[in-house]
Amino acid sequence: MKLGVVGLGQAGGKIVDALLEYDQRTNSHIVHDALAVNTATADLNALEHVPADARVLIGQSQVGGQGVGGDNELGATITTEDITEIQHVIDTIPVHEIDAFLLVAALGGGTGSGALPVVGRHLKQLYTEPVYGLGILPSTNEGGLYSLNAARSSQTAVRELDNLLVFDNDAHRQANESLTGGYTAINRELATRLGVLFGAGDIDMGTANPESVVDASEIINTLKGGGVSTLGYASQPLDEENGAESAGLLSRFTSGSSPDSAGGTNRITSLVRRATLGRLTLPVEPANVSIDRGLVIVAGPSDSLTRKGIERGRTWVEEQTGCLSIRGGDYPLPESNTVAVVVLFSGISGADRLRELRSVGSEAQTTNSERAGSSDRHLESILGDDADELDSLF
Ligand SMILES: Nc1nc2c(ncn2[C@@H]2O[C@H](COP(=O)(O)OP(=O)(O)OP(=O)(O)O)[C@@H](O)[C@H]2O)c(=O)[nH]1
Ligand SMILES: [Mg+2]
Repeated sequence: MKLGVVGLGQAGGKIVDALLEYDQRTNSHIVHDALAVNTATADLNALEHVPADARVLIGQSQVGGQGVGGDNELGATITTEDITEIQHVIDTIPVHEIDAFLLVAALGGGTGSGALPVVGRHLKQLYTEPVYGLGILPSTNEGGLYSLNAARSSQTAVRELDNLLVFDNDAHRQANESLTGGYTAINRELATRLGVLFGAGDIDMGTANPESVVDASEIINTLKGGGVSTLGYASQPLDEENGAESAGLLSRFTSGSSPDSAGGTNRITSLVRRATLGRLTLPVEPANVSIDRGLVIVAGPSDSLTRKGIERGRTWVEEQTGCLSIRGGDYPLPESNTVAVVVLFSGISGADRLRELRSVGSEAQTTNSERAGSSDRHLESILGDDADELDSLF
C-alpha cells in the first residue's frame, strides 16, 4: 500500500530516511511522499533521503533551531502553533493517492513525542485516510523523564491515532553494542519489517494469484480497531538452505520445490514460528497477552509460497495466541531469493513492557510534580495526565 510518511523529531526523521533508503534499494514504492518535521536545524540537515523542500523546521522563534531538550509539552505547544507550516507541505501530497498516513516518532524525547498526538489529531480532522503511528520506546537506562514522556505520549497517541505500532529500542539493541552505534542497524531492521508489511498490499496483480495475495484492505482491517501493535519478522535465503546454488537449481527438477512441496511448507511454518516467538518490535509473549487481530504475510518468489504452508502457519498462530481473527496471505516477489515472514499483532493488551514503562513514568511524574503542575490545561488534555487511564489502556 502507498503511504504518506511523516517523521517527527530526530529519531522520526532518521527512520523515515531509512524507509526511503529501503524503498529505493528494493524498488518497493511504498513511500508515496515523505516529510520530516523537527525543532532542531542540525537534525533536519543530517537527513539524506528526505527531500530538502519536505523538511519543516518548527518553533524557530521559541527554541532557535536547537530542539526542545526532551520537553514534550513544549514540543506539543510548538507543533500546535506551527501546524500550518506542516500543513503547507502536506498540501503538496496528493492524498487521494495514498492509502494511509504513517507518523514516526520517538516517544521518549521532546519534539517527536509531543508532536505525534498533535499531528495525528490534525490529520484525522482533515482526511478520511487512516492515520497510523510508529512510536519508539526509549531504552530503560535513558532515565525517568524519557519514560514519563513515553508513557504519556503513547497513551495520547493511542487515543488520537488509528493504531500505534510500537518499537522498543531496548529489545533490538545487540549485546555489547552502544545504542547510538546501533541506530543505523536498528533503523534498517525496522525499515525491512515495515517494508514487507506495507509492501504486501501493493503488488502488481497481473503477476500473482489474487486470491491468496494480501491486499491493502487486509492490512487496514487488521490495524482497524486501534490500540497497540507489534511486528515480528523472520527470513531465510533460498540458496543458503540448499547449500550450493547449483544444488538449489537441481532440486527444482528433482525432489520438489513445486508450490506444494513438503519442504516449502515446512520452511514457511518454521519461519512463522520464528517470527512469532522471536523478537517482536514490542516484545510480548503472544500466548500471555490479549491480541484482537493478526496478520501473517509470507513474502518470496511465487514457487516458494505454498498455500498449505501459509494456511498451517496462520492456524498455528491462532492456536498460539488464542486469537481467532488471524488473516494470512502471500506477497510474491519474483526477483527475490529469500523467503520472509512478517506477523502483525494488533490491539494488544497486557504487555509487560508498557506496564513497566507506565510505572517508571508515574514515579518520574511524582518527582517532577512542579513541572506537571505548571503545564497548561490545554496541553494536559492533549498529552494526558491520568495514571488510571494509562492502566486501562495497557
Ligand atoms: N530507533 C531509533 N531510536 C532513536 C534514534 N535516534 C534517537 N532515538 C531514540 O529517541 C529518543 C530521543 O528522541 P529524539 O527523536 O532524539 O528526540 P526529539 O523528538 O528530536 O526531541 P528533542 O531532541 O527533545 O527536541 C531516545 O529514546 C533515543 O534512544 C534512531 O535513529 N533510531
Ligand atoms: Mg532532537
